[in-house]
Amino acid sequence: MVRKPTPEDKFAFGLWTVGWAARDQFGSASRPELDVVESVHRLAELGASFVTFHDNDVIPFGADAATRDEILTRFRKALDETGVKVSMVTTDTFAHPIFKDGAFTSNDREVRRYGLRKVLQNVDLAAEMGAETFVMWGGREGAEYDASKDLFAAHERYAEGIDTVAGYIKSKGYGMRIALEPKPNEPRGDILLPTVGHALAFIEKLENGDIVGLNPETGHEQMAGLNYTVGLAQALWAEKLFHIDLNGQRSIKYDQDLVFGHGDLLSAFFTVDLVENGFPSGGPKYDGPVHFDYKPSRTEDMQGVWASAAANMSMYILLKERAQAFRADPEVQAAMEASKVFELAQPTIAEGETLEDLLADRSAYEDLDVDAVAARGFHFVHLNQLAVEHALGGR
Ligand code: ASC
Ligand code: MN
Ligand code: MN
Ligand code: MN
Repeated sequence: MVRKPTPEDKFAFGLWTVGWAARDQFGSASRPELDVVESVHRLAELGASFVTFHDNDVIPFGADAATRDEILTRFRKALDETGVKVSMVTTDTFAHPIFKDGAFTSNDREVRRYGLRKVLQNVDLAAEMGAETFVMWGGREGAEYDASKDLFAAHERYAEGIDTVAGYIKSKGYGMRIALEPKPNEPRGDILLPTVGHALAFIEKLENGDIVGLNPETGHEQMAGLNYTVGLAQALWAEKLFHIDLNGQRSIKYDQDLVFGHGDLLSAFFTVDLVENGFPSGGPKYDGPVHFDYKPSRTEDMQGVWASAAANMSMYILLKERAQAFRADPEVQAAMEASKVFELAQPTIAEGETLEDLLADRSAYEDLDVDAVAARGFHFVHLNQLAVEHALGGR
């Protein structure tokens, strides 16, 4: 049996995950709508410490002020009763047809001004709820047809929108940070900021980029054929890993949002290894909530919904135990040493050494026995075998 989650695990769930009634492109809902109050209580019982939500997961689109207050009072009561906190808030700028061509990058300026107002209003709610992170997933910011979008202007408007929100957060003195969530496609044919790398480059151009970072989602990087752990690593290196969305995806296809570890299991092992153990040489580490953004499959009834929520946490706990055993194994440490994993942390040009010294060092070039160095093996396969054996509980 897997141990029960504790507050130290910092597990978090989007209310839209367990709350998905499984309406898809080909069929109607297969489950009843779920009350957010019930979700908070159930998630708390299962061991989650945090919930996250889109404005419209809690407050229906267009609700009047009285309805909004009444709903928020009920929601806050559930949080108080359970001790569950809100770690992140995000805005639904994709469901209503007004956003069919995007919110910040719609060709229609009226839509953009409306989208900005909706997001700014939600920033206030996020701050009120005590959220530390404000996620922005621009699912509709994109196109199906290249001729339909001035792609220069689209990036200008995207930057204008994000900078405006970041500037607003600063001017209000909210301690919140924005986390952009890349995705390559779906619902749009092509989405702007399709991968971690694209988003990192975009942030560099922002005026208020100091409080803008990333929220990479496992399946979204994998939909682009990329290695999620490598994406997390570059975001960490850039000190921009503000949040994570964990789930499962099996290869390049539609966004599956499976339970974490139910897609590429070995990749999930290395993701947990990085998040929990950090880089072999130290460096920046992720210390935010362990947030699951998955969808209970359409085949599941309500019992299956709660079982799948628990499965995410069980997978993470199991992989964490396996990853800790992996790093603690002296044989693994020796294999890493033999593979020169630790040598990569040594600067190529030594401290105190100058470029002139390198250019004058005949042993580095003229006198180097290139064939002898080329003949050395790295023994990476042995190291990987040890990792797989640990991942499978074989050691
Ligand atoms: C988000 C987020 C996603 C999408 C998706 C909506 O806020 O992180 O990946 O919205 O879950 O269904
Ligand atoms: Mn997804
Ligand atoms: Mn997500
Ligand atoms: Mn998602």
